[in-house]
Amino acid sequence: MTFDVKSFRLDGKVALVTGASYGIGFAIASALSKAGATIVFNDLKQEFVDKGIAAYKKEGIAAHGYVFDVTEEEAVIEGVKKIETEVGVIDILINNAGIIQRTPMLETKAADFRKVIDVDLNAPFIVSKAVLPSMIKKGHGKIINICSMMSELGRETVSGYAAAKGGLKMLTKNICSEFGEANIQCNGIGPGYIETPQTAPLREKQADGSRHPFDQFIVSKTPAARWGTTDDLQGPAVFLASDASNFVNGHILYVDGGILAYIGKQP
Ligand code: NAP
Ligand code: GCO
Repeated sequence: MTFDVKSFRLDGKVALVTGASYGIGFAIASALSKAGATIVFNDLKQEFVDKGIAAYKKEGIAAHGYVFDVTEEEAVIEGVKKIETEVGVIDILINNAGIIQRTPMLETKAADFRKVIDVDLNAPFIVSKAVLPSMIKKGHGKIINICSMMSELGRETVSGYAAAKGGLKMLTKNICSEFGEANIQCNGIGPGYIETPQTAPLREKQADGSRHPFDQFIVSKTPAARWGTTDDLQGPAVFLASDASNFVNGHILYVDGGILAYIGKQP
């Protein structure tokens, strides 16, 4: 069969991107829309969903917004049922919703550790479980888990986040293993350090106007010598959501400017 560039298109597909009122989820959803997908997203509050719908509209995207907490299994099941009735069966799931807490481990409360695990690891399990039955019935599906550098590396103050994202890498491989035969591909995207609200504290200008030490550190650790932007994630997401990647399964695609390959610039 000769290669057809249309294999990168998503026409006729319904994509659910969790936590996508802004940030990485919004950028990925916008790209999937430009490739032809119908966009569905959720957030915790109607106010954020409304803001998200307006932001998508500004991009010329008629997105469908739903309010549910990805950690609440009953709410997720209800939300997916509503989406399937009102929009259509979900062909593409992007498990994007996530939180982080940056505190030294000895100062991290067990409840806070559990909260990060709940949103960043338990929720992708819950949402995947809710969408898989219809994907199996339909005979195809794509699940993309938004992993992290912390799926491979640790760093001080992010014990819950690293544990969750490491687990999310293995959940990705497990969904691949269990559902590959149903023509469902489950892969991960591991963004490097991306300019979003989540990393804003790491890029804050210092009182003397100098760059945040962590900002300088990350730029020295990145061969591309810059922070990533959400645009950098759009092409990889369309690829993994499309038929062009039907034989790519259980893979974590790192979109990190080369951080994982690089020892870091000599000070
Ligand atoms: P962000 O700006 O903090 O956005 C996170 C989104 O998730 C928000 O819309 C948030 O909604 C939503 N969310 C959080 N908890 C939720 C819940 N329980 N139910 C539903 N929605 C929920 O984060 P981001 O930087 O765009 O990151 C998105 C994903 O990429 C996360 O999984 C993050 O771990 C991962 N990631 C980020 C980077 C980076 O450098 N930024 C790098 C690697 C991986 P609210 O606004 O209502 O809280
Ligand atoms: C941090 C950052 C990172 C990024 C991302 C890197 O505090 O180290 O927030 O964790 O969010 O996960 O891939």
